[in-house]
Amino acid sequence: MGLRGSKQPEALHVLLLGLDNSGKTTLLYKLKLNACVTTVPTIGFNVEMLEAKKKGKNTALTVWDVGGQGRMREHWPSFHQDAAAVVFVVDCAGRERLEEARRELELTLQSELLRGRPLVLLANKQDVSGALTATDIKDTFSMGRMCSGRDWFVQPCSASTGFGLEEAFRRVVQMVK
Ligand code: G3D
Ligand code: MG
Repeated sequence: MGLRGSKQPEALHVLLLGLDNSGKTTLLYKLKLNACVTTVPTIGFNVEMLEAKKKGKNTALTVWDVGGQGRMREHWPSFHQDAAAVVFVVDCAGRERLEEARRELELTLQSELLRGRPLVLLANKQDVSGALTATDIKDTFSMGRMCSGRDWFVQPCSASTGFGLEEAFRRVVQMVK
């Protein structure tokens, strides 16, 4: 739990959420190629923490795999309270779980501790032919309504190819500052 306690002023805590299989682990691995990253597995939760150094500044990322972790929701507040922004990953090639993803996001955004926090939604797996587009997701999720009172942005990406990832995290930093 070192990162949460470290309180470095330059550290930016980002919650990376999304259903299982949406591409979170792939995305992190891809980001490793562009930044110096050390992972710190946390016992007892399906959580990973890592610290990325970019342009000499530390960016702390808290990664939480929430898929099938319904009972873990009671522990969310302790992770939410430090989050400067939320990145939510959606598998755009998996239409059958889209409604489940939408519900998960809706629940997340209802957290009082995340009130007003910016959201970047990653419309992932754009490399798969027939994948839903960022616009499809925006419409299906009614993003304007779901995200009223906070900044939000839907970024098309592929965790496999890396397309859109840097843009997404640049957007996160912009939104927070
Ligand atoms: P998770 O950590 O959110 O649970 P993972 O998801 O990163 O483990 O990814 C789940 C599966 O989706 C993996 O496939 C991974 O390779 C695939 N995946 C993730 N991102 C992309 C993407 O952008 N494009 C494509 N085509 N596939 C992606 P496997 O087969 O290893 O289970
Ligand atoms: Mg994973």
